[in-house]
Amino acid sequence: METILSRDHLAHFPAGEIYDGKLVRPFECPERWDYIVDALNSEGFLNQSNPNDLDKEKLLAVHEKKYVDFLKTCWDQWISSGYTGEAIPTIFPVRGLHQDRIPDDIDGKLGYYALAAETAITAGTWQAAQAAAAIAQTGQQRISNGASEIFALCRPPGHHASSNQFGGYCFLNNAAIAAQGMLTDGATKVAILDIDFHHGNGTQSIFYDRDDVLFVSLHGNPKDAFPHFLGYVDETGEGKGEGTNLNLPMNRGTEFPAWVDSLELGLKTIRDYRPDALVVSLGVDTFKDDPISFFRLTSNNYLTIGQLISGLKLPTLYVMEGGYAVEEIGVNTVNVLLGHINK
Ligand code: Q9C
Ligand code: ZN
Repeated sequence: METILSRDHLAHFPAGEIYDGKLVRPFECPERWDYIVDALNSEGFLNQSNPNDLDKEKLLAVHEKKYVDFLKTCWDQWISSGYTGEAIPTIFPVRGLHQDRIPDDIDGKLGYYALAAETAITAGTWQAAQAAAAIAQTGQQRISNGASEIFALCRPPGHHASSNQFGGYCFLNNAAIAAQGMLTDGATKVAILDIDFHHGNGTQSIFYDRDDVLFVSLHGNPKDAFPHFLGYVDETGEGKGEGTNLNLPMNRGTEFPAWVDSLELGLKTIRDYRPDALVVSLGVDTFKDDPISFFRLTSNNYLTIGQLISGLKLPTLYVMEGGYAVEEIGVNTVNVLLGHINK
């Protein structure tokens, strides 16, 4: 299996995340990438390539132009406003406030385009986000050209980013860009399986009213888990997209037998949909020792997950999402890929 990766992820390394009433070192940190590459190397996944340049037109098929322009210019506007720290949103267009007036001031703009307050924008954020999107897109091009499986080692992750919002460590929705690219490049139907611990709110919202993308997500019950305000079972799609969104939330302490029951249901739904290709939003924050999540999967379980996904016999693009037990992130991620190719 070929991996697409880039050192440009290093440009995004915020010093602070709001957590526990403090600015802490972000859970989503650059070493995550190193642990994954080390595990790829030690398991013989030596076919590693850099991405092609991002196709801007395909980016704009998923994200609003105004939002992309905001991401591009946010840091410069933050600095020219006289700030010296990292750009963190502090006010949001919540209930009772205008939803549709975009402020000029950077504090207003940040809040307008933010989903949450933990994610900082820094000098290199746009460069890294663009590189991650290019990685997913290059993986997609390989699949569209006939590859059967590709690993897109994206960092920063993407599944919380909607067409016009960042947050949850995400800026551009890498998996959505890949799925949309598959359609543009000839697929009729694509399925996205999101196995990150957190609900893929961004991906869901991007495809919610469409019937050419099936979105299936396994995640911590939003009553108790980020992103808190989306990811319930009664969200089944709307309009033409009715019936093409499946949320499988699970409660605190969920272990592999129950988790895999949800996976089997998700896989059956994907089979019945008969897609031309599959995008997997691969987060390993379902691991028992993940510091911000509450499922109990073990390292061996990830081998089984890869095996079960490969049973779909679909061209499959794995897109890296979350996973914050940093020392185990490499083994857990690469176990999915090993499971996939060993069948
Ligand atoms: N108490 C991804 O995995 N903070 N994003 C949660 C928990 C945000 C996770 C705080 C977590 C975002 C891609
Ligand atoms: Zn996650």
